[in-house]
Amino acid sequence: MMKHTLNLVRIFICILILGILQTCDSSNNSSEQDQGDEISVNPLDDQMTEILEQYQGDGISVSPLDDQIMEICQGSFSEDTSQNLPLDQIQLPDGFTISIYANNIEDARSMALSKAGILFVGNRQSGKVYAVLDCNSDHQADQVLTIAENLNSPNGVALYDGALYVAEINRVLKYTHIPLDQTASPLTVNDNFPSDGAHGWKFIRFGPDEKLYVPVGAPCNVCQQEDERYAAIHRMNPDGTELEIFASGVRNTVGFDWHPITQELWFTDNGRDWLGDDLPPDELNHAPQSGLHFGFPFCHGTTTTDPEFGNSNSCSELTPAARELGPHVAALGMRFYTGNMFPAEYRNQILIAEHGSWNRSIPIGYRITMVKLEDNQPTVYQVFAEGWLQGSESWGRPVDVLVMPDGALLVSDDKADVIYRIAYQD
Ligand SMILES: [Ca+2]
Ligand SMILES: [Ca+2]
Repeated sequence: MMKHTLNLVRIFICILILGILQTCDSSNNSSEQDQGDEISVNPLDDQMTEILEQYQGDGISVSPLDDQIMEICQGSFSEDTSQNLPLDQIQLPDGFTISIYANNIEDARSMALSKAGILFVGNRQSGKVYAVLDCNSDHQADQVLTIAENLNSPNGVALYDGALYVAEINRVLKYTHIPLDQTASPLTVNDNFPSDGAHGWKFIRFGPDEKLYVPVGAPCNVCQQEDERYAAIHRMNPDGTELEIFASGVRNTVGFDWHPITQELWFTDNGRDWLGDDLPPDELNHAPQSGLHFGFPFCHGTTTTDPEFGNSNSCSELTPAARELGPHVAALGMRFYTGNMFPAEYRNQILIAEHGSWNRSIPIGYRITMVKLEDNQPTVYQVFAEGWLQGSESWGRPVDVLVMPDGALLVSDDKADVIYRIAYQD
């Protein structure tokens, strides 16, 4: 009797609230899904209203937003974070915990979060862009949608004025209406970028000047190119006009952020290979203004003159790294910690995802590090999270970091194909 009544209530609510959907499945299969929910289905209407208000509050235009989000979030709350990863091996400072935010995200790379909490994830090797939804705001993703595919290493994702920007190797695309179902066609914002695969995948972000920053890596391990588009950070207007070089001498940056107070650009750069296990260092750089040359290919780190391209003046005449990082650690994503969840000492400090070395006899990296600033100068460089590397084997590789509105830190991993959430509770 009880079960019968519940089913009647469920069917009634389904018809009432979800009638606009193409299907309204009250089959046994649906009931089985509901039994696995962590979501309270009572009152379902309130919950759906909250979900709609949440996503409609976004500047992102998804058409028709309400139908899509409602259908997607109503479909299931799988909470499937059962991926068998040894998270207990990850060492964090006292009070921090790590969990799976989203799994089964093949080759998870750069991340961008919309105002309403839709997490967009770029992809280097599988040609896809994902949208990750946490429908019930419990800090675990419920849906991972492939919103674009067959793109050319769409590593970079950025959001601006209600649109999603995606960087392929040779061009930047703009989705004015974000295609949660892969039906929309993007505009090409600018395709004046080289098509080299080597260091061609891009990290992109909008700066406080409302310009889109787009790096172009060196198409080699170490080389000098006449084409000045290479080994540089470019920027342009949101419509693709006024493309210009902001910084040069940058081998391959795959992560940058602007200081929350000074609004100045800081970026990581990956050092060259084949100078031995301990040279050169990877770099954290500081670009307080445009027009600076950061050394590549002449000088690496702060004082390492390139044996082939450098001369005795290379390191004194060019802008040195603000902080040398570990050699070959592959420093990728970086963000200033701007949240309120972590202890005060983390506020406005730099967290860096180190993807891990390949060009080193003893691997290093595969961790999250922190660089502290004092008076706008880097001081301490220390490990924040490690354990993805066990001996000489790694089971995960951090790619990008992102501070969530609640202050937790998301970390993407393109080896374990997941996104982690690092939280703090004192
Ligand atoms: Ca959830
Ligand atoms: Ca440099």
